[in-house]
Amino acid sequence: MTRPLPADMLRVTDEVAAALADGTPVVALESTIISHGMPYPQNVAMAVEVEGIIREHGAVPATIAVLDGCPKIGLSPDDLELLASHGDVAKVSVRDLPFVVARGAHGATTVAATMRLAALAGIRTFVTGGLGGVHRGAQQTFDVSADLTELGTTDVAVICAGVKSILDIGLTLETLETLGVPVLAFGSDEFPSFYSRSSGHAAPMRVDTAAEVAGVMRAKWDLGIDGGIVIANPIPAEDEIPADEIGVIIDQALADMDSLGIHGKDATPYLLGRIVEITGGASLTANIALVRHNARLGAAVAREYAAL
Ligand code: PSU
Ligand code: MN
Repeated sequence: MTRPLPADMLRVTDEVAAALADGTPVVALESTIISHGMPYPQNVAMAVEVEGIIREHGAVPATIAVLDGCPKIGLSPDDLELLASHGDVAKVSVRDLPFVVARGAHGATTVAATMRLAALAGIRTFVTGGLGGVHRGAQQTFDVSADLTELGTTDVAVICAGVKSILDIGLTLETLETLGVPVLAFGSDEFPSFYSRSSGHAAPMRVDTAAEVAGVMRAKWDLGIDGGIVIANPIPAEDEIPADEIGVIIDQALADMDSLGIHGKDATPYLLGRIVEITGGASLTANIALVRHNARLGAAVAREYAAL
């Protein structure tokens, strides 16, 4: 079912296209984290800063979004500002891509949609904050993020800080196992839970260097095992919010969400915003710190993979 991509379907910046052509490492970045994951103006400051960190560490950043219906690989500072501040930017997962493209609308891509567009452009390394997963209560709601199904099929390594306990971490790890997705914890025996270094769940696999991550990428795809890889990079100790502290806050945010009847694609953005409110901004500080940390690792992984 794969057909050649129409030449004008993706807009790749000259810088990213040149890097891809000559083997310079490229790191993809998502845009839902900008439009729906953090408040303005911290969101645009984070987006600009993270691109800078990736450059400082020897890779070319490619933030991905849909603007005026065109999937763009690599964005300008004006594009980032628009995504951060415009009132009408849809949250775009894979199922939303065709609709937003056909309508000529703006869309901020989730992990799933960013993976798909990155793979179309030939980018194999992607940095973000947190993955979507199996929501708590999914036994009733069936709310399982398309990030997981995308990880089961699309060849991109995703560097993240693990999975927040707004989700059911255990069921998320089980689902990733079913989908054949290697889950590597970086420098840890425990799978991290975004704000916290611990989660109570053992890491399925542990790696300690970027070169080891690149080796797993190479081995997986050489073996013809399609799909992504999760690299869970624990938040630095000095930035973490201990699991017991954030746990109560997450429970409060989930209760508030239920009483407002919020669900589906609005769940994650609501919960992130509510946690920022309840923590008086401390969760946002932690969130930004972990994205910076992931950007450094992601650039190193892209360099090691490009060197293979
Ligand atoms: N987790 C975060 N920040 C985010 C998201 C998740 O800590 O911004 C975003 C990502 O874009 C992720 C998406 O892909 O939420 C998952 O949404 P859903 O559960 O609706 O698939
Ligand atoms: Mn969902």
